[in-house]
Amino acid sequence: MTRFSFALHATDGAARTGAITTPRGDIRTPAFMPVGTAATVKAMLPESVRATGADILLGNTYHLMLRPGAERVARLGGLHRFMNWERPILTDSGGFQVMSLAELRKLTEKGVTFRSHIDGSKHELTPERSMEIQRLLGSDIVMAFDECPSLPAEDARVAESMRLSMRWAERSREAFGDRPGHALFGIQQGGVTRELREESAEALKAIGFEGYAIGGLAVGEGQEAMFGVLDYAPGMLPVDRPRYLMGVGKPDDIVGAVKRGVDMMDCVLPSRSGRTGQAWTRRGQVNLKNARHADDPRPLDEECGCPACRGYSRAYLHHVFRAGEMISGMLLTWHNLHYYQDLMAGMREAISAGRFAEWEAGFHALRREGDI
Ligand code: PRF
Ligand code: ZN
Repeated sequence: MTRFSFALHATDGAARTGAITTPRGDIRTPAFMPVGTAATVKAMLPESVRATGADILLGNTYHLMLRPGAERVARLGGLHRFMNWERPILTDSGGFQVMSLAELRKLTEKGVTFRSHIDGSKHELTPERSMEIQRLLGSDIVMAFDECPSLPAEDARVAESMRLSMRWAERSREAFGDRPGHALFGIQQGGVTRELREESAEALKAIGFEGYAIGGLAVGEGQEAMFGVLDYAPGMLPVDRPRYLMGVGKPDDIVGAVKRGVDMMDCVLPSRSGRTGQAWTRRGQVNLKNARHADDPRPLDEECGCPACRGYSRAYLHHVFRAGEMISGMLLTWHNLHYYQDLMAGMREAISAGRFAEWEAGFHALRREGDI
């Protein structure tokens, strides 16, 4: 049986390219993972998501435990079968989503109790229950159960939260057990404080994980502070394991993270903004709501090979958005995911060729500030 493994193929400065091998297929790194929170990448068929170049999707413990329920998904054959995506799935562990979405949250050493944002029903998540839910879903890459304060926050508060997450990481490892072909990733916390990031990395390495995430960033600190942490945080993690930056980000955040040694990322941005009329292109952001597109026969991006750019004009994309037609979200999500995957492929190629710096200069040179 194929085991879970990670191989580095090339490095260029701190940037790395390689591949994660799993029984459900390989993941080329640096990898961008589209978000499929509720067992769907909104507005996309799974085969279309694959056609954009995605090797892996992200799913959410929090949403799926509330609806339709982890035990139900397990009875129906697991998440891959349920949503018709046979390739790898990474699931987030729930704590972060409880803190941002749920109501009446109560945090203790044991875990967190909360009320559902959907129907107000009462639930509990602990490291043990999170591992059980992610096993029931059939997740290939399981995330340790953690907690993260939004920034700015007092150092003492960040330290206390990080240490709780490290105790939960140990309980997650214990509860996960030995599951060949499946991986458990630890999550580094510690805010923007180097000593806390170091303490967290040491705690995680002592426990031992198949991969290591950098959590607690993109939570209000801004890009400069995030890059400041990414200048040292990846280097604190084992060189031979994948490094995953959680919940990041805009294209320039992603490029800056890869440059600093990150291998995996996820973000709702390309899919969510597709549904609000926002497109991301190599020249910058395009807001298709804008009236100046109403008579524009040009495609969204001349050089893009996606269905939205091959078959339709900006005028059409503007029209269907204004008319509230469903195809608007479908086409723009497709384009945005295609653009993000092209970006990753471009970086993988540049790192392999030892030309990341030139590639990055080209990336920034083409972009314009504001709506284009
Ligand atoms: N922890 C978990 N999920 C996350 C984060 C985290 O810190 C973030 C922070 N950007 C996004 N998603 N478990
Ligand atoms: Zn396109």
